[in-house]
Amino acid sequence: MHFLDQAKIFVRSGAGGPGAVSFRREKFVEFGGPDGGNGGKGGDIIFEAVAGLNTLIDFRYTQHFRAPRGKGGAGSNRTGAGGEDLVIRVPVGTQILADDEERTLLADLTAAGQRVILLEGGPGGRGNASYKTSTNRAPRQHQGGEPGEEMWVWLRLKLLADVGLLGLPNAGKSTFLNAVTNASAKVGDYPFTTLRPQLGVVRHKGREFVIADIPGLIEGAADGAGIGDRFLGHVERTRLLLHLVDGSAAEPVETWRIIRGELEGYGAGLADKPEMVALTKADLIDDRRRAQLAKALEKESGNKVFPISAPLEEGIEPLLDAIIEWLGSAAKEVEPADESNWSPL
Ligand SMILES: Nc1nc2c(ncn2[C@@H]2O[C@H](COP(=O)(O)OP(=O)(O)OP(=O)(O)O)[C@@H](O)[C@H]2O)c(=O)[nH]1
Ligand SMILES: [Mg+2]
Repeated sequence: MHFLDQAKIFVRSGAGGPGAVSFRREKFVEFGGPDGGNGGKGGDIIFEAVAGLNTLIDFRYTQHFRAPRGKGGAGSNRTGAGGEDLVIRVPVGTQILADDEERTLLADLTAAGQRVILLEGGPGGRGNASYKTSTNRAPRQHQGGEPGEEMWVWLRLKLLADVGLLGLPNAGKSTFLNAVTNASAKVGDYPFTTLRPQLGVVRHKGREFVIADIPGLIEGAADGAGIGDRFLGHVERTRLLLHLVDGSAAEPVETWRIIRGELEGYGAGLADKPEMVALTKADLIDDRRRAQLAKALEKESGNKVFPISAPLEEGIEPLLDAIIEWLGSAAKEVEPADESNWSPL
């Protein structure tokens, strides 16, 4: 089983370059002074959060990251070149944890562009020029560069989204994501079409928020059934859960209960997170059944239920209205495209 949302990697910053021992040699100067330059600093290990990445899958293939060492100093007081910093790009929402018992949090990258220097490169060694004093004019003293630092760390991804989609496989989560966002998630008439989380941005009535679509859950997911519940970590940090219940299923209310049971089983306060419920595939059932199911689900969940049909774009508007109202200022205001003074002339 692959844990795409967690990876263990080895990082090492570069060692400093050695200082040089050198003496000036010029044609008519008999005793040139010392001119050995300092070594260059080793490269740092830097993590940077970038937008557009949703998984840590790449870290399954590349697990070792070493920044280059600094170059040695040289004569004529030339300092060695610094080793280039190694920038490791990770998805926004990645946490860096120590490989200790408590998994101590070392860094939490929550915004695109955020950078942390995890390990500094070793300083370069001093060249012999730097040891020159009035009493020692021809020092041969110099230093090797300091070694870099190294460690194993865990990367753990918890996507940052405002709303997390939940539901059984085939409930219509990805179809909904595609209907309301810029995302183009894979949709399929079979369970587990979605194998990794996907984010999409909703723009509605001058407001913006982010939705996370995660793989479907099945009964026993908290104990590893299906593809388990590890992707639930991605909705841990959302403000709101949008629970999608397939209205065309035989027992929609029962499927709602199954997912709720898995949330309880997972823990981490997920079961206490605010929830909205949407009854999907409303186009496949008649008005009577729709009304009856909505009522039963409202009673069971204690929440208002929104019947929707993503392909027909029915029921979407009131649902998005309710979400932005619920999110309040968390749904950022966006500049509306200015069409007011558009003119064909
Ligand atoms: N008629 C109808 N079909 C829908 C609707 N929403 C989704 N579907 C269909 O239901 C099937 C499953 O949709 P997906 O969006 O892939 O479901 P999912 O919840 O993302 O499924 P997993 O990724 O497997 O968990 C696809 O064949 C969709 O075309 C809907 O509102 N009406
Ligand atoms: Mg899907």
